[in-house]
Amino acid sequence: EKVSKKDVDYSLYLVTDSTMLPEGTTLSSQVLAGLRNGVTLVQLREKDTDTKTFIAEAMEVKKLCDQFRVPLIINDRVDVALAIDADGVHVGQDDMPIPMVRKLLGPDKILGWSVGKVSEVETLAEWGPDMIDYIGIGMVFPTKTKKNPKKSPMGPQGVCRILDALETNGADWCRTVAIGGLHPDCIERVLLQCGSLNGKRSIDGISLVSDIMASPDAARSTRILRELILKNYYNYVDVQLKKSAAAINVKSVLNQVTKNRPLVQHMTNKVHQNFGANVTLALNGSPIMSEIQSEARDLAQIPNASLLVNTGSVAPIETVKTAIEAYNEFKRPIVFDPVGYSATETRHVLNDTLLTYGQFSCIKGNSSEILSLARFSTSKMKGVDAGNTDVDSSLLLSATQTVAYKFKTICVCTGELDFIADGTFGGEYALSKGTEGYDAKSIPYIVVKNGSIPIMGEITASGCSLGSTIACLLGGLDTEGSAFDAVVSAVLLFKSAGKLASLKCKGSGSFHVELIDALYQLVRENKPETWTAQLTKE
Ligand code: 3NM
Ligand code: MG
Repeated sequence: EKVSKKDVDYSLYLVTDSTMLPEGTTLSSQVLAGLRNGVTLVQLREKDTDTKTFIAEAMEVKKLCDQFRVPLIINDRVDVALAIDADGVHVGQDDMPIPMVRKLLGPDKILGWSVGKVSEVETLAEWGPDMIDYIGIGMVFPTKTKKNPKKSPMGPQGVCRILDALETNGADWCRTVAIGGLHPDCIERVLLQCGSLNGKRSIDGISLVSDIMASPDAARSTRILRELILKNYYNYVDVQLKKSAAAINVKSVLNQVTKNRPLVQHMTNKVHQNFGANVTLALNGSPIMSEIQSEARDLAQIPNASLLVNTGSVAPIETVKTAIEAYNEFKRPIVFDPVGYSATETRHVLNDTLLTYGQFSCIKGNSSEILSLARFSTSKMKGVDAGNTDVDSSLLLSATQTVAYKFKTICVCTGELDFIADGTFGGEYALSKGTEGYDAKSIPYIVVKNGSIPIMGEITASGCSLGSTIACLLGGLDTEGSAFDAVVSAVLLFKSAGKLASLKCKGSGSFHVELIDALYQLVRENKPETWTAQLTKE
């Protein structure tokens, strides 16, 4: 007997394509390998096949699916779906209008729709629960499978916008899968990141073509995908992620850094390079300002390496991408500093693109940058320096938590008060269920109070060097060390050193020098209880 459409398991949804079959395999053999190893739903999608052959294939694939009680969906061809009594149809934006498809199919068949825009979700919500059963959200990443895509990659954050639209439009019946360029190297972070802001839903599954259809060992490929989906945990750094802001041990963080002497790779702007290198040395770290694509993987494999990506000026984008992927692969920390995030459209797009390339341990920005990343503010920044000093602190806290939550990262928003929120959820994810009770507003945070240090704004690269400090302390952790402790410690240390230097300097020139001296001294004394910057729960 048939699976009721309410009970469909969307978790691993295979879409076929006979044009990419490796030698020695057939459409049926690949589908069968998928079914045997954990595919939960199949769509027959054959763009260049005549009707007669398509029907023959559909009947054959249906036989296989029936053996596993896995529903079969037909792409585009409502007539074929009805003719062979398939379980449903999937259509795109340029295919037969949805109300017509539903009318032909009747109420019990599964109807899926390709969705990439919020306006499409609004339409779907207006139709109500009897029309669409699920949507394929995409494309997430670039794909070679779709020959002439009319859309561009939306990244996990684009998927989140669609999930948010489903929530705000009350379309709670609609199930979701993500599609486009999904492979084992990115699936965990897609599963971790793709959830609605209210914490109520995450995607119901992963949909893909080439990772199984083009695989010379489709059985093994499917098993790998299945394991990642069931794992529910993405340890993207080999240090500890935690879900609470309790008991920050600064002393221990600094001891680990001094022992481990982290290699801090900087991909940063020209203005920051020399100062960032000297700051890193003062912290007992070892700076390398490499922007060479071919050595990024080698550097990422060095014990205690970490990467700072500062987008004030950017190395060739492929170089940065390679580095981000390598540090994720070898589970080393990455700090992302979106300099001037919304100062210009170019920077906005560039930063958004870089943010789709990996999972970041920490995103650090000034208030304008964090407000923009949280999509709280549309006002353009003046230049790339910190602005918005008059912004209400509850708004800044909320933006910090929102960015942390969206990117499942530790977010630092700098200013007179520094806000630090931990949205890592310990690396845990679950299909469908969202973050179970937690929304952006309820994730743990800490506020650092040190009073303003106006002279910080009179030298170049002070904010960028906080990025160096965070990357150095994260990189210096033992595997038992806590990422959140490292980030908070970096902010406390850097702000305290700034205060100390500001009291000793004669002007902005000597402030530069005094700041490095102060960092050098505070690290070697390691007495955080005497520092000016302290935690406060505002
Ligand atoms: N639909 P692969 S992307 C069939 O964005 C399809 O709606 C997409 O193939 C959409 O897993 C896509 O090989 C192709 O990248 C996905
Ligand atoms: Mg179509």
